[in-house]
Amino acid sequence: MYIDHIGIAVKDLEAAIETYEKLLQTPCYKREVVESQNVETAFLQTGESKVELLGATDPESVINKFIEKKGEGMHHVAFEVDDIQAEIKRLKSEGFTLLSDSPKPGADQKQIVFLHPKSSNGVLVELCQTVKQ
Ligand code: CMX
Repeated sequence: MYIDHIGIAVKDLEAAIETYEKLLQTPCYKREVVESQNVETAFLQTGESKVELLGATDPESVINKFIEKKGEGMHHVAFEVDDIQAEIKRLKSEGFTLLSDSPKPGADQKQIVFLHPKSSNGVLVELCQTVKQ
């Protein structure tokens, strides 16, 4: 398991891309709308990890709700795993609260599942597994 990316909730995706391109001195290499999550994502590579900027595409998006409550900022940490089904089973048996029993399609060719932040010391944790093409 290793950190694949961190997700940052932003109000204005275009402005945030400019900011992070300046900060990391690297261009955004991919943008993708994830319909099922009501988000638009923008990725920047930094070393072996990525920064995922997250903008809401719908007023009901969890990103809007998060920003209304906490303001812009760190939204989640994503750990890449080899076998997401096995990790779901393992973490459930360890007492973690999974937000779904099965992985769903996420951005960047991944299957994803979340742990409730109350399970992991106030941090929303995403598990992701890259889907082999
Ligand atoms: N990080 C840390 N804490 C968070 C949080 C986050 N991202 N989002 C919500 N919380 C906190 C809330 O502040 C609340 O805390 P308190 O009880 O202390 O007030 C608690 O978690 C529960 O909040 P809630 O109001 O009951 O639930 P929400 O409706 O805010 O939903 C969550 C929270 C995590 C269940 C929801 O955001 C979710 O289902 N997330 C998974 C999907 C997702 O985040 N998708 C976007 C990213 C997609 C992608 O990367 O492709």
